[in-house]
Amino acid sequence: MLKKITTAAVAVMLAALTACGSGGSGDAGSSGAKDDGKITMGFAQVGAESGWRTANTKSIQEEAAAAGIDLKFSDAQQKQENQIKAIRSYIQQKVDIIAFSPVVETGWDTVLLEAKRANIPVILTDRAIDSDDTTLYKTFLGSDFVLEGKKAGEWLKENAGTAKNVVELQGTTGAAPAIDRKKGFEEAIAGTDLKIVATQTGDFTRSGGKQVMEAFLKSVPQIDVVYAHNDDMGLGAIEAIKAAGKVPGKDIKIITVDAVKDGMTALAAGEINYIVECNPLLGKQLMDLSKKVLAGEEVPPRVVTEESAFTSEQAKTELPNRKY
Ligand code: GYE
Repeated sequence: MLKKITTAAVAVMLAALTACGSGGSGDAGSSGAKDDGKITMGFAQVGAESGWRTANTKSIQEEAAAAGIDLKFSDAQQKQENQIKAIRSYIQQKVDIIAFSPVVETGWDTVLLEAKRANIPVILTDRAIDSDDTTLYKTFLGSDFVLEGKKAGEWLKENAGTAKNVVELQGTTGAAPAIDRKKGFEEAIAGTDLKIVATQTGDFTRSGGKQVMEAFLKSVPQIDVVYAHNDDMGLGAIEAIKAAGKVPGKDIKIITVDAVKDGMTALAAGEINYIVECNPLLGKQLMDLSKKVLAGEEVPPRVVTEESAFTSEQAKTELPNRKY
């Protein structure tokens, strides 16, 4: 008897599941759009940790509106658990597509498998994940962070003079840009007299960069160079260096990544010596890719953003043209 009920119950459950599946948003016509014809995107943002992030959020919101895409936006305050919750809620709401910038590289397989089972395509933007299962997302749109780190290291190699001791302000622990920018930089300075004598995370924030730099200035006897994984941490370090009675850009060389307005202003003023650009304006490309994915068109598995790098002189000419 018990067995019979169980079998029947399973059959009912299966039928319900199948019905759910065919009513899911992923199957709603070849355009992927819901009945009203409008695409709904769930976007799980990392947070609001930096000038780069603010520009990135603005670009996504503006370009979604311009593309007629209904955007559900969440800010995870740099916490993976919050991003996972947001993604689960987008799955529940049956959005047409999910895009997100993973705060760290690992730990995404379970939730992305849930999205896949619900037939909701996922696009990674800005940061990548570390997973063997490449079927969990359609494409990854973002920068080559190893190359950015390399550019920073190459410039230092050419312009080090007598400088030897580098302190590194790392981005968020476990985040793709922190891992890769470190890797690229280390590769570039390998075999030279330059050495990373201290390294710690400043979590990509200005206050984090300031705090870590204050501690370094107390504990590291000779600091010649600061390599900060983003402008904001570099700007925080500048405050700490000034407070310690030293001249940023002269007594201590500073190299950062991003090239947002505040960073470029400090570069033009000579307080930062070199900035490697990382473009936050990913909104337009993200919306175009989303439309293609939902129309069933092929998209490349990796879309890399074009970027440059600036010296102090170049910053002076470039600054008036900066959009972020
Ligand atoms: O460089 C930093 C931000 O993931 C590329 O995150 C992004 C990085 C960016 O907080 O400023």
